[in-house]
Amino acid sequence: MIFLFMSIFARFFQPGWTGVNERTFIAVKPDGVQRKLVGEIVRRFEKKGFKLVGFKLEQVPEDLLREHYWDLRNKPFFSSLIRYMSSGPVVAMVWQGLDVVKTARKMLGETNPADSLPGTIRGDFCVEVGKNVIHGSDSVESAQKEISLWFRQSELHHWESSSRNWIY
Ligand code: D4T
Repeated sequence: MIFLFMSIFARFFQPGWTGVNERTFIAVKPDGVQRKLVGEIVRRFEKKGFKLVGFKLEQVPEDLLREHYWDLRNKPFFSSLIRYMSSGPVVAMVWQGLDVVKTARKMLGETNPADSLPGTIRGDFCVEVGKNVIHGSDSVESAQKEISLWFRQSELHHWESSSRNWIY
């Protein structure tokens, strides 16, 4: 009964998105999908100990991309960025766990792959800033905005990981 109440509560009232409930938005960009890096990227997040709560492959409409990259609208690379992001399907994901926003950014590496250390995703798998394979939210606030932009509430799954007590 209490479990039923908790799952109804969790469905209608979003968890605090803090501590172990923190969430981030990760997208494997069109080059990452074409280069068959999805499995490797998912593997890294799973092995780290984060929980997958949302996952979809999508040809992203340009208006969503423009909204996603709104802060960069005056940058000279804005139109090529939108063209690149709509050049093929993207894998959009939501990952959950303690400090996942900050940790994911470290796992991704720097925006420019040349500045990214080996061992990071960009450090290992790409060379050019304009084809840098993956996106990750840069703050908890951006993560919340991006998740609600890319995912409907019904696409985010509430499930208990059996390895939770071995991670926390
Ligand atoms: P994203 O948002 O894709 O994870 O990238 P970052 O958060 O690491 O970096 P960003 O917002 O500054 O850049 C967004 C996106 O634009 C591309 N880009 C960036 C580019 O094509 N040329 C450039 O000079 C810069 C700075 C790469 C990532």
